[in-house]
Formats: sequence, C-alpha cells, structure tokens
Amino acid sequence: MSASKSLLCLATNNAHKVEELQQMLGDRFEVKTMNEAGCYDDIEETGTTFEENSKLKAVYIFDKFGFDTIADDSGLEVEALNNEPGVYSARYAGEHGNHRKNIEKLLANLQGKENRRARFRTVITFMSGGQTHTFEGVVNGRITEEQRGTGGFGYDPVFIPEGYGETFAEMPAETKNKISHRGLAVQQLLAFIKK
Ligand code: ITT
Repeated sequence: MSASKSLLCLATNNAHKVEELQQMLGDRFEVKTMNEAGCYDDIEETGTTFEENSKLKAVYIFDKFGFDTIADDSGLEVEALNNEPGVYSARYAGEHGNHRKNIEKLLANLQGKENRRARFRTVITFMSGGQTHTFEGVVNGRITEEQRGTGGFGYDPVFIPEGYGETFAEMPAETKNKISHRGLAVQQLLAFIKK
C-alpha cells in the first residue's frame, strides 16, 4: 500500500459490495472487507432502525480495530404493511437471506391489497476519526403482483421504481445502481469523502 492511500473498512463480508465501492472511490483509498481487516466477529444487527444498525456496525469496528469504517443497512418498506419488512427484510420469512421465501411471504401478505406503494431505503454510516456521518438514499416504487426478471437480488423481481415500467430485476445493473437507494446513498458518501 502506498503512503498516500487511506484504509477503509466496509462492514460486510460481501466482496461484491467492496469491489463496487473500491471502483467508485478510486485510488486514494484501499477498501477492505471485515475479514480482510482482521475482524471475524458476527456483529448482531439488534437495532430497530436502519440508522441504528448501520451505526452500531461502524462504531463496533472503529472501537475494536481503529479503522475508518463504512457500514450500511438497507431494506424494503411497504406502505400497506405498516412499513414492513423494514429492518427485517433479509429474514422476513424466518431464515436469513432466503430471498425466494421472503418474496413469497411479501406477495401473500399483499394479496388483494390495492395500495402497492413501497420504498427501498439505505442508511450509510461513515465513521472517521471517531466521528459518525450519516447518508440516506431512498427509491420509491411499487410491488408487482408477480415476479419479473432475473437480475439483482432480494426483492428486485417484485419492485418497480417510480417512473419505470420494469422491475429492478429486469433492468441492467448500471441503471439500477444509478437510481437505487444504495446508489443514491453512496453518491452522497462519495461527495463527502472526496471533499
Ligand atoms: P450484509 O448485511 O451482509 O452487507 P444484506 O444482504 O443483509 O448484506 P442489506 O442491509 O443491504 O444487506 O439488505 C438487507 C435486505 O434488504 C436484503 O437481504 C434484501 O432482502 C433487501 N434489499 C436490500 N437492498 C436491496 C436491493 O437493492 N434489491 C433487493 N432487495 C434488497
């Protein structure tokens, strides 16, 4: 690592997220996963809001390892379901990360409901030099009656962003990344970091 590079830990072991952020940040920063930074702990997401969860992950890593850290938490909020699944999006149907079952449960709970409005939300906490900075991205849209498309992950096959006719799973990744909750939050983070 050259002397001018700053080390940033991304509070995830999702290599795809790290690669994406590294590309967006450019050469000034070296982005590492938790494991690459030497953290093998399973940080429990005990918060009841995206803000709390992203903050607790960033603070945990900073306190224990002293790295500047970026942590995010995201999820889907559905109006007719009192903003569920929210922070429980990954484990809506019980088992963490079972996207197929999560979608089935969502569509079943929305059956017969006219209001299909929903939004994806991401909150990013950037912890640097002991201070936290928060960035939020939101994309509004609606939930389809049936799954469409094979791209993306999670609830992408049932979410149509406002102003579009396709689900996130039907559009190219570049289009999704430009308009998505995560994309919007990352754009704000980058503007802040590059200042
Ligand atoms: P890590 O916490 O390990 O980084 P995760 O998949 O749990 O990965 P997120 O907090 O980004 O992380 O998302 C939580 C859940 O919300 C995710 O499992 C999906 O069910 C849903 N979700 C978030 N972003 C999404 C997106 O862009 N498209 C579809 N579903 C998404």
